[in-house]
Amino acid sequence: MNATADAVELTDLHPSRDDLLGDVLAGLSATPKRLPSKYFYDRRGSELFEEITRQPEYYLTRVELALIQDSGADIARAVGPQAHVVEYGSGSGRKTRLLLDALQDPVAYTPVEISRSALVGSVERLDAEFGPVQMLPVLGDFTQAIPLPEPERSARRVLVFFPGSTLGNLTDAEAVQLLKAMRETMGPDGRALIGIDLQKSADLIEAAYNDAAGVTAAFTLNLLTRLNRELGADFDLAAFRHRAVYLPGAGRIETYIDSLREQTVTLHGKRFSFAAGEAMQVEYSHKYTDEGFAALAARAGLAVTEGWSDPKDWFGLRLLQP
Ligand code: AVJ
Repeated sequence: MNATADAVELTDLHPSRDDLLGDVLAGLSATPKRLPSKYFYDRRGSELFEEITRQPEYYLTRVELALIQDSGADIARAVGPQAHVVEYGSGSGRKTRLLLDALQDPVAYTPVEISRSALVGSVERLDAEFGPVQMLPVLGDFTQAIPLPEPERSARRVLVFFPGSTLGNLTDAEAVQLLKAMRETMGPDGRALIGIDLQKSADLIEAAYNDAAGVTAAFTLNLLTRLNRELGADFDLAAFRHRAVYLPGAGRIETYIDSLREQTVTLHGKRFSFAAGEAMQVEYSHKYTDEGFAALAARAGLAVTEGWSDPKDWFGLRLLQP
């Protein structure tokens, strides 16, 4: 299915309202209740995420941007010329710009993004800036296998770019599945450049996911606003609260939406009861060790061949190949 967004052809694999409804009904019926974090990213959610990246406590984006900038020449050497860059969850395109700038003669760019507004906006800006790079966007959920659009100029290799430690939102089993799909997408001579948040003190991590300005709380609760609007649910926004806790043993921060009182929510003609204090799990964000990440990649048949980290070892970029 193709729709035209200005001059750029867009492959539309956007999840339907039925996917959202099915996933939400299943999650609310589970014990404990949970909602998938990929549904955070509607228009408002993507805006709020961009605002999170500008909060002083949210070190991830700042550190990774500096890392891409500082390691650009090394990355370009390791990747080689004329790559087709495929980015999972492109967001605003700030990191992409740095990568495309660093690479030698990239042939094409395929962002795979679940938010239509974020996808169209970033592609329009990048298209204007990187004339020779063909824009081949895909609107969709990158956890599914992606049919790769064929560039007009043939590429020497596919580079999958997956920054932001977004891999960390998946369970280990899901991450291995995604890395396997990535290996298929990139082919035997492909490479993947993956951003991973590294394990560090719980205080630093918890501050990043509980910012003082309350932007992360607004981001989390926007999911309920979305369900009210798109599925006709009746969540009372004042009766739920955001909470994020780091579990050092599991190496992940978990975000919950807590019910502040006993209450009932109606969605699609079904009633869901919440106890006072009941926690609904909405996001995992894994923090890795080098050994843990290499082991995860190995389960998907991928080897870590090079890596770059900031001087404090807060965040890492890792280059993978089959
Ligand atoms: C978009 C996956 C990079 O897990 O850090 C930020 C999302 N959630 N604050 C992350 C998020 C709460 C973010 N990623």
